[in-house]
Amino acid sequence: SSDELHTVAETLPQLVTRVRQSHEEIYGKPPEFVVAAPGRVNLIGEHIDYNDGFVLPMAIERYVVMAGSRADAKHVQSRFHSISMDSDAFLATDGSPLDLPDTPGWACYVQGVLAGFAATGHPLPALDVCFDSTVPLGGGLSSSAALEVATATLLEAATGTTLDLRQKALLCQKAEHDFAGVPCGIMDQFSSVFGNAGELMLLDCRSQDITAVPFTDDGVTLLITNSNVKHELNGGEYAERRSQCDSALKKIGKSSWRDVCQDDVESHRDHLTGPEYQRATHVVGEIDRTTRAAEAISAGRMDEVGELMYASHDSLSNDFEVSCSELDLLVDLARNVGDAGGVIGSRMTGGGFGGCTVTLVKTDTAAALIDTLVKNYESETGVKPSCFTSCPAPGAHIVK
Ligand code: GAF
Repeated sequence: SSDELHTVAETLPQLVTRVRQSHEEIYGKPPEFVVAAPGRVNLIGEHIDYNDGFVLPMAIERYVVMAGSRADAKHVQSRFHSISMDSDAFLATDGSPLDLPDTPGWACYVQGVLAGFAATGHPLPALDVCFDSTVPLGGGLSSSAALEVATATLLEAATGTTLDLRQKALLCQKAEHDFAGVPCGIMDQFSSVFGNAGELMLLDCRSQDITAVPFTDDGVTLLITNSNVKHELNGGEYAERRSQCDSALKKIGKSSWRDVCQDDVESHRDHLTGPEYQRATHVVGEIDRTTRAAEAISAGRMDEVGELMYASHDSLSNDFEVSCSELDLLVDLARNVGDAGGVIGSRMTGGGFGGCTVTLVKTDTAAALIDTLVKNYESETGVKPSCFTSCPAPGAHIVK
């Protein structure tokens, strides 16, 4: 049945209880503070957060939960323990580089946030921390931003500090740039910090202003389908896309993509490389599609939202070239079910090259759609996808 196909995760209270218990088992004392930070899904506006564009994400009901307490006074390092990966990172309280062997890959995100927090001038005590996550790892749902934002929230709790929310999101983005080497935009960290139940957020990535776009369950379900593939490319594709966008903008002679229209792209076509022309076409089109989608949702014009989602996917696949056959297949399967089967729209979400699609579907046909996606995707690829639905979730917070 589709109930079995639908991937069920622990609820936030269940995750909190388990992480609290682990803290007690590992450190022999209850945690003093527990925090949660969500992953995100982006409805539309892809690869334009670093191009002064608009994005329309929401935080999802999948979280990193961290439990911490002050370490014994003789300790000069903090210990972070990942429950599901059964690995530890011992980190200087100010995040200063530790060239220790066996430091797990996830430690760079924590370390980057420790360093950014220390730079704000708040001295940090050594901490005993453990954490776990229901955000699928490497699935394009911001598992790393959730880890960064959870760490920043834990440090706020541990020091009794409240950072300005923008400052907090930007500190986490900087951690990703400087410690993970990914020149990401602001969408993921802003989503995890600013999420609100019942709302998508239209984020203007130029001004960093947020406009709430109400999105409540009025017969429409947001379905996330994880292709469960992650193409191991050489890792430089994201940075390469960014620099192609930057060089295209320079050749077009504008300082912001917000001042560029498709006519400008066409009139500079001879000066652009093939990829620069394609990237520019995506950026200009996607900025327009995202503002139109936000308006259409607010006005309840869901058919238009669906058309914009398909157009976004096609542009990411053909012009921005960040999709892959598995994501294209999931979108095509949803598109084939179409209106008649209650599907409103579907597209890849996040950075691409694997990961997830986001689909809007009429609630009463969601189970049938899941069934179709799982069966056909598995028979064509040999891989089982995972499907789950989410309402917009609240952003990072201290758990009482
Ligand atoms: C990744 C990045 F981290 C975001 O900033 C954004 O660029 C996204 O890819 C693509 O829209 O998640």
